[in-house]
Amino acid sequence: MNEINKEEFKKDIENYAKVLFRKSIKEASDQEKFQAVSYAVKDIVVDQWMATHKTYEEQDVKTVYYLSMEFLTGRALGNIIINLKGNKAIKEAVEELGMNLDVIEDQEPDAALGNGGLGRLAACFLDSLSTLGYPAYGCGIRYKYGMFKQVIENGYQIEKPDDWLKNGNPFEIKRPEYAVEVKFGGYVAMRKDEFGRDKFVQENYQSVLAVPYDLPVVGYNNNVVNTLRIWDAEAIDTFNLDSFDKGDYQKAVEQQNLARTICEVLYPNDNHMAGKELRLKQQYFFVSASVQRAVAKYMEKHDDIRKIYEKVCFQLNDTHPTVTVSEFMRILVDDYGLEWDEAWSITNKTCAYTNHTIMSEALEKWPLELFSRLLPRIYQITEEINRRFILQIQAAYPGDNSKVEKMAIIYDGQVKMAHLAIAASFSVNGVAKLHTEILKNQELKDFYQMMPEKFNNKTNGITQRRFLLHGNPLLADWVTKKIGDDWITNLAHINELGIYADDELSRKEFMNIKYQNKVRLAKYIKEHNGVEVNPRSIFDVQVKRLHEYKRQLLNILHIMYLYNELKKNPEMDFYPRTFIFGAKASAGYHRAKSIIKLINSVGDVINNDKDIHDKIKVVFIENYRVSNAEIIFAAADVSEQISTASKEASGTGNMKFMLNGALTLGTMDGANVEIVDEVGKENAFIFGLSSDEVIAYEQNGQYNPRDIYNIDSDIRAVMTQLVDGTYASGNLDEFRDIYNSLLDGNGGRPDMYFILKDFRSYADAQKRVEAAYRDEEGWAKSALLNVSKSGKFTSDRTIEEYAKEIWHLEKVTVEVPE
Ligand code: 26W
Repeated sequence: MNEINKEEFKKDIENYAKVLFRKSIKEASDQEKFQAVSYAVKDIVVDQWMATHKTYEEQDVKTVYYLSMEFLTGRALGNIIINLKGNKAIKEAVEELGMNLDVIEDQEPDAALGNGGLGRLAACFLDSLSTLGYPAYGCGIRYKYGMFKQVIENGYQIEKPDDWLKNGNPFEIKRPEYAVEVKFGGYVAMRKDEFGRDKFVQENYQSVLAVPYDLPVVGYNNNVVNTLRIWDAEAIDTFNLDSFDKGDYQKAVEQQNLARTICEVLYPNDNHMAGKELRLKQQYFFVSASVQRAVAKYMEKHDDIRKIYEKVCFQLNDTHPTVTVSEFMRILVDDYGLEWDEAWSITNKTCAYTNHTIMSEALEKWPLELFSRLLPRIYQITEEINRRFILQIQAAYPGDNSKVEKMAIIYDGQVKMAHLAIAASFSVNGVAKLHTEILKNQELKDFYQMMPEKFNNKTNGITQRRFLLHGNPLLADWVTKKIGDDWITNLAHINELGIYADDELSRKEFMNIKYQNKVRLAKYIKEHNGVEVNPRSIFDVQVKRLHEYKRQLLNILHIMYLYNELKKNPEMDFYPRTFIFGAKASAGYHRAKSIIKLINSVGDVINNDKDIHDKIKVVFIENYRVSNAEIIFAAADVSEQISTASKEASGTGNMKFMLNGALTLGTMDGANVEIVDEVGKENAFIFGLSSDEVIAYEQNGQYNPRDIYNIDSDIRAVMTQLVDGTYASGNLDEFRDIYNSLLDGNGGRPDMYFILKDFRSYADAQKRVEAAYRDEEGWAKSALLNVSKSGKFTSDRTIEEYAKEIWHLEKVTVEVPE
């Protein structure tokens, strides 16, 4: 990689301040400084970006198109600087110009084009693809407003729009030359093509122009820059209307409205299908644009569309982009005139699907009426796929109609997107071992029995470059001092840290770094929450989306219980604890919002109770997002991964905590199982029902939380406090719904997520945490071992597996001309 020339770089920054803002650096605001520095960094990136694409073209590489409604990339500048290995030169340049790089980085808004796990996974995957030198495009939507900003007012979550583009995005490049048209509505007619053959055409439709914006995805120290291509919608010029429609004022206005709404906002639902028409429009919009462009790009250099699967793979990030299947079929059949069977076989060799959840409310099913009205030609094609798939099912299971009922793509007036994705893909993967087993043996059992060869596991991973190198510079430097810097691109090497777990001095150094990171977080909390927390206390952290299955409620009920114990016995031996939460609730998810209110209310009471001498603090960090996550992971002692077993497909926060030396307090769920495999049960705190036990209770209906309520007076006390005003200042009904959900059900089964059932076992595990923490040496050893055993959980490992076993990509090396 070419060295960064500091003096040139400084000139570049000054020049950007001048041309962008007609200011000197001294006159520029912090935001303007950020822009100027970013443009200067982009200058370096663009050379590598161009060189990468030149190499791709020359070598005619196979490319994966990672299709995803979400890319939760967070801030770009700091990450790009790190991956350019430009940290030293750029930091010096910035400082010599009288600026501070941390302050500059803090000016950048997070690109929050995602909800949580699935979106952040996509971002980690892109980082790994570039770092490993695999040709890839991320394909998504350029939402004008990303994930809402969470403000806590009076303990309640308020959503504010995330206007992340208001100052412009210095890293994006608009590519109008690649714009394509995407059509909605109208009807399908049979017409003759120029050779007199029958051809299906969509008529009287509304269309928008999909315009791509490219963002660079910089690999670590290797000159490789892939592209995250996000699509924006613009109105089609009126003169582009069908000649038939020319001068149709009504239609022109409607099309403008369509263009304005499609990319307006990210749906903030995580694991919940809302069934909104606009969401299906978003899906088809970005899928159609991405697939059209991928096909056109392929055909620029090749003449046989039949071989496209040799150069292109579409990876579907959950079912959200599943219309890819029918859109690709449409292009092959309608535009390229292929026979159905041939088109289907090509589609089957090109598409692969990842499942990220078994929560039934997250499964995407579209009403036929909506689907066929919005996408008439896509609907016809989907119907034909379904017709043929049913024949295939019937051939495999003659006379067994239950198989058709369970597996059909179109059934009961709905299009089932997961069924379409499975039928059309050559690969179906889960995201952790346990999750894949549950898919094979429970949720997708019938599909697995019919097509076992498609199913495989790809355990998730995270990028150590953002979550250790960038997020925890103290620990990163220490690790490098101990074992060299190979871990940055080969996390398996972090294993070499293991020997230092037995070295007293190393343990001290390590715990001192944890302490400094806790001081950094304490300062953040003081600034943002006005709460004083003790960095010598145990930092016990649960940060993730708010969902009942993730059981933030179990955590807070346990805190209420601990508080009761302390009140009963103020002299009891109690190691000071700081409980830290961060979570956004979907705007319409009322119970989740009440749980946020409960956490804040409990915090208000406990934090202000002089009697307990600051032994417990409860902090809710507002607006949890990628940028503050980096600070939080670095400071955690205890990682709360307490989902009801079987419900969390993988989890990826669990891995970020482990990499930063926190111990897992968790259930045997998702990737926790594999974390425990790596560190050993003695270096984690495992509790609760197993996934088999949960599934058995769900099937036999033998669990009644009242039984526990009746016999356990501590639990009863805590439950009563939900409705007796202890935490609700005057409003006895504030938490009534939570109370009812646990004891009566309120819509679902009582205590659907087995909170009371797992309470005692969780409280015991928490006791073990406390005892373990008192043993300083032992804790330091376990924490260090966690770091040293985190090698498996890099997204580099995950991407190597996808690349070798699913995508069949070759690595590329890129030289940048001097
Ligand atoms: C249609 C609404 C909707 C929106 C988002 C349904 C489902 C989703 C996502 C699949 C939810 C999600 O983010 N799932 C998470 O994916 C992570 C990455 O694989 C896993 O680590 C988490 O366990 C899983 O909950």
